[in-house]
Amino acid sequence: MHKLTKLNTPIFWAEGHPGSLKRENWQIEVSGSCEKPGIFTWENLLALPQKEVKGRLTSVTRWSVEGFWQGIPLSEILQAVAVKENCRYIRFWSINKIYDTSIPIEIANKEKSLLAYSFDGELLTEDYGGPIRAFIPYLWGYKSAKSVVAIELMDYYVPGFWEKRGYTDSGEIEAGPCRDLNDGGKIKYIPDGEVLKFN
Ligand SMILES: Nc1nc2c(c(=O)[nH]1)N[C@H]1C(S)=C(S)[C@@H](COP(=O)(O)O)O[C@H]1N2
Ligand SMILES: [Mo]
Repeated sequence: MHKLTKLNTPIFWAEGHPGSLKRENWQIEVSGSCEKPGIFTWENLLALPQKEVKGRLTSVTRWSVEGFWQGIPLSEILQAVAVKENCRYIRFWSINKIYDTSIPIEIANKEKSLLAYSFDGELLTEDYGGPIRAFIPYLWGYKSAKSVVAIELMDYYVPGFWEKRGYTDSGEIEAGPCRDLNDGGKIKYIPDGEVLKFN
């Protein structure tokens, strides 16, 4: 059983579960506001610098799960494609291109923003956005698009799947009660902003 399943992490696929996905021939197309758009194959992705960060995925439905997420810093992708100066948002597209969401480039460039493929040393399964997903611990979980197939570098903002349905465009984490999945789902209190620890 996956570590995330053991922690009772909910599995969200608003557009429908994609079924089984192949890691080896996975690729991510990067397009838009950059000098070197192109396709990153799985090998291309693994040739970039990798990183492991401790962080929380925190849902607007008020649960949070912490662990070590491993992947490629989004800043490395932005650097590899030579992002243009007028680029302001990075837009993720999930498998089947029904689910999308965008984050400001400043947040993509933060140290813990990753394209992540593992949690606590276990590769992410399709349930949790494998082979590779966005991990953006600074914002509500709906910004962490799962099973990413494309990244669009945008000069302007467009609301994504959940943003069009009423979730905030900024995705800023708001204070309030939250279930800590690492502590049996106990309800604790979180302040505004990235959830670093519970009170
Ligand atoms: N493609 C896709 N990505 C998605 C979602 C989704 O429904 N589809 N849900 C988002 C929401 S609201 C949250 S909180 C997290 C949950 O991640 P998990 O399903 O791995 O627990 O994924 C985000 N990424
Ligand atoms: Mo969520």
